Amino acid sequence: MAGKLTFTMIKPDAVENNHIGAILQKINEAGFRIKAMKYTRLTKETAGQFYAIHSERGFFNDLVTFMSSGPIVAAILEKDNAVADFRELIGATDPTKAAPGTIRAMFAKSIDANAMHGSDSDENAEIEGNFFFSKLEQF
Ligand code: IDP
Ligand code: MG
Repeated sequence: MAGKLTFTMIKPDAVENNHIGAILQKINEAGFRIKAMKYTRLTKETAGQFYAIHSERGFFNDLVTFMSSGPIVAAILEKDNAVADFRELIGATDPTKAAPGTIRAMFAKSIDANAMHGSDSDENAEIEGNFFFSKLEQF
């Protein structure tokens, strides 16, 4: 059964371009509630740990460098069918292929600096949420 929680990050490009407010508004308007939220920054080491699943991909070093290049907003979000509905809200990885009105279509500049992360499964949503937040920070 699909779960109620997903994990997201507003990536360094979207933070740098002052899109935090507009993106949070879209998230709320799409019916997600914020269960935990943090303005923080990854180091190369913690970005590498977070994206370890991609360590064999050719873009891994660029991804780690980009994700540690500036602050991010990490959050746990709640909604029925959260993972799939949030992936639909953010759109395709490559913003040139993202559907109109999706967050990546509106705010992303390229396939690497693509504004937003969204978990791809209930299992990864739990792992990724716990990477950033203790249980005491999840309301
Ligand atoms: P997703 O974020 O849509 O789930 P993934 O395939 O899980 O996409 O890739 C993780 C992140 O790695 C992407 O969001 C993007 O920032 C980066 N990435 C993915 N594919 C490429 C690529 O071909 N070139 C550069 N960066 C990429
Ligand atoms: Mg992914």
